[in-house]
This record gives sequence, C-alpha cells and structure tokens, in this order.
Amino acid sequence: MAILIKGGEVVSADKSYRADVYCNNGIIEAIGENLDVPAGTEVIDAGDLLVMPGGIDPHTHMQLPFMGTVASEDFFTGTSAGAAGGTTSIIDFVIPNPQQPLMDAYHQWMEWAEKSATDYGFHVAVTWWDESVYEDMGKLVHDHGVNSFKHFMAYKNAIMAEDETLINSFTRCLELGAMPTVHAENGDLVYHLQRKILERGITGPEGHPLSRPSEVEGEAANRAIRIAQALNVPLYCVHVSCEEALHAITDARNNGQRVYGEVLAGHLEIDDSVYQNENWEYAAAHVMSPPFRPKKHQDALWKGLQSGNLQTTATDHCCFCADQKAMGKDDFSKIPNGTAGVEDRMSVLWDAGVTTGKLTPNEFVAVTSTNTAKIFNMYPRKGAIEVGADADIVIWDPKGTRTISAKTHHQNIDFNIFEGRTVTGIAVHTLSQGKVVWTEGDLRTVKGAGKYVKRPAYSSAFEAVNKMRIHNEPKAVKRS
Ligand code: DUC
Ligand code: ZN
Ligand code: ZN
Repeated sequence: MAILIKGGEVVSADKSYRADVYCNNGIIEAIGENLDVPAGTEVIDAGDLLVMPGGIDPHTHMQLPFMGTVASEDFFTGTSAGAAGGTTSIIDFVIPNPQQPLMDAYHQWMEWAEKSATDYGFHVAVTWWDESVYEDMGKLVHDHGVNSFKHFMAYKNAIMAEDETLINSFTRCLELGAMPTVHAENGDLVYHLQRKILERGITGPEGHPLSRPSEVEGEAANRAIRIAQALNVPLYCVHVSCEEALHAITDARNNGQRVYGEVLAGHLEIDDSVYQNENWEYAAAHVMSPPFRPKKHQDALWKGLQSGNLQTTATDHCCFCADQKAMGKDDFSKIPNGTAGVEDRMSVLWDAGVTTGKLTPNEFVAVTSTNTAKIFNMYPRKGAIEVGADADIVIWDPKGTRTISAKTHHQNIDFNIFEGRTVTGIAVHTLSQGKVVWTEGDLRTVKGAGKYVKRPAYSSAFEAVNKMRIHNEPKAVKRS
C-alpha cells in the first residue's frame, strides 16, 4: 500500500524543509515538492504538521521476568502503546539468568517478541561469565544482529555483573565491535544500604531512594568509564539520572573518550518528592532504579541533553501494576522496580523540551530517534527521513495537546507517572513500515507485524577506537 504524506514540514536531525514524502512497500521512495504519485495512492494531508522519523526507544523491558513477577506489558501491547505516542521502534533487553546460556535466553526473548506490532531489536545482558558466554557473544554479533551488550552493576545476588565480568565482556565487545552498555549503580553498596535502612525500621517506598543515593550511581558510572578507558572500548551508560554520573560522562568526553549517555523522560521531569507521598501505592508506583532524584539533578540532566553530553532519551518502560508492587508492602527492597513511559516519551520531551526552547525541533529528532539509530548502527534505515529509509514516520502536531492519564493510555499498567499532565505536541498519525498504525486517536496496530531489526557491529565509533588503538599500540623496550 502506497501513502503520500502531503505538504508537511519535514524535520530531521539536521534540517527542516517543506516537502511531500511518498512511501511504498515499507520504504520512503521519494521526497520532494508536489510529487506525482500513482492513482489510488492514499494521501495524508500534513499541511500544518511536522513529518519526523518515528521515535526509537532504546530502553524497554516488555514482559520482563523480574523480582519474582513478570512485567505486565507484552511486546504487542507495549509496541502498540509506543505507536500511539509516535514511537516506531524499541530496543529491548534479553536478560539471561546467571548460568543460563545467552543463546537460550535470546531465543526465548525472540519468541516473546514475535507479537510486536512495530520493529524491535535487542541488547543482550551479560550476567555471568565463562567460555560459553564468550562464544555466544560472537554468535549473537555475527549471526543474529546484536551489536550491544548490557551489564547490570546492581541487583546483587541476581543479575549483577562483577568487575571481572565487566572486564571480560568489555574486552570481548571490543573484539567484536559491539557496544558495551551499563546500568551504573554499585550493587554491593545498594545491598548494604537497604539492610541498614530496613534495620532502622524504614520499610516503605521512601526507603528506596535512601538506599540508592546518587553517589551509588556516580561511583559505578565512574568505575565503568575507567574500565572502558583502560580497555579503550566505547561505552554507553543507560538511564543517567544524576549529576555525579553526568559529570563522569562529561569529563570522559572532554578527555576524548567515546562515552555515550541516555536519559529517561521520567528522570528529566519527575523528582524524588513522589516517595514522600502518604499513599503507599502512589509512592510504590514510582519505585524504579535508579530512583527519581532531587530537583537539582533534573536541571543538570536537561543541560546534559542540551550540551550533547547525553545523546539519547528512553523510558526504561517496565510495567508493574498495583498488585505486583504490593509484593513489597512490608519491605521496599521487594517492590518490583519499574515504571512506564513508552507512550508518553515523545510528547513529554516536546512539551518540556521544545515548547520551552530547551531543544529545537531538530534537536528533538536527534535525541528521540536519530542519535539512537546512529549509536546502535541502524542509521539511516531508522532515524531518518531519507529515500531508502524505512517508512517509520510520525506526523506531529506541535501545537496539539492531550492530557496524560492511566484511564486513557494504551499501556498495560494501572498507573501513569505523568498522570494529569497536559502536554503540547502530539502524534497525529504514526506509520510503521509504511502502514498507518495510529491515526487521530485510532490505534490500528497488528499483532506480529513488527520485524526484528538486525544491527551490524562495527559502527564508526569502533573504527575510530580501533585506529586509536593501533596508533597507540604499546611496544616492548628493545634491550641488548
Ligand atoms: N530498573 C528498573 O527500574 N526496572 C527494570 C530494570 C532496571 O534496571
Ligand atoms: Zn537499569
Ligand atoms: Zn532497564
């Protein structure tokens, strides 16, 4: 089915201009003024609207088995909710249990993801180490289009990767040209603080941020960055939530190190006062890691995004409903960690970023789509309005408004962290693979229509790093 998007303003990461966009067979086939198209082509009038690359959320956890339960959003409901908000691709996480072969976990997640409505890829977590993990990382990169590996520095006695594992895995990533990524929190310190706070009799959700102060994240971010520096491997830090981690990234970048940082819409816009709420359910619904932070961190994160020291925005979409959160009724450390946002990220970012002048529309496209496509080597297939790119497009009303609510959202969760917020900037139509999946409030996603996106290794970041390595290769001193 061919579609002509007529008369809109095309907004990419690098330029804005008025043009028609013609999509056929899932691809953008032509861009230009007053395009001639075959009779019978469906026309979408975009006269007052912006035509942008569909959002890419590089950090989601659909139907994740975690902390004794399973996230309530599956790959169909989650990607559909994303489409309603203008997001057309996700990168989710395969998370093997310790000792579980990586390939087993990968096949399990691939099966779960078959019902996705829009395109998806996977980062694979390295939660333990032996020779088989080394081998499987190679298979995943060479045969399965995985080019990024995740390391949880938190969640002790579960999925936490010790320093030795980080070193082994980062080294393997470098060999393979794959991007190591980290959830930076010092898991030993979190464990210690959780015990201490519980001993003091603090059992409610207010204990959660007390057990994970910003130093916990700053230390781990700094450690991961230093390990990456010593091994000369690029690094991507997921959900940077505090000044300390941002400063570690900024210092490393100023020092010529290739370190990337992701920030969540939630961390930009919500502060830690939510944990003081007298309603247990409300406070528990905000339990995620890293936690929401005091306001000064939000200001710093916005500056990080504006300055380019943080390049991507995500959600860490990981839904647990009230009955699941209740598992931690008597002990905050047992509240399943996670909040939702895949549907709202784009609107919240436009509302808080573009309408305030913090971001230009082009910068908005960069941080919601293009930069992720580049860092994870999907560009320009994704993240671009270009001839030959996938027709994953959001047609955006920059002045349209909607009020966010769990009563009306499409996410499979009974709570919304942005509840009651009226946002300016909304997805009017969303195209996935050249098909309309969301139009003026009508969600038309199809279970199983999403395709797995293979992401080759050896992005330009690695070519540069490898050049640096070769250039700086140490030599033994010749002695007679
Ligand atoms: N943090 C969360 O809040 N949920 C899932 C995993 C994570 O790191
Ligand atoms: Zn995380
Ligand atoms: Zn996560």
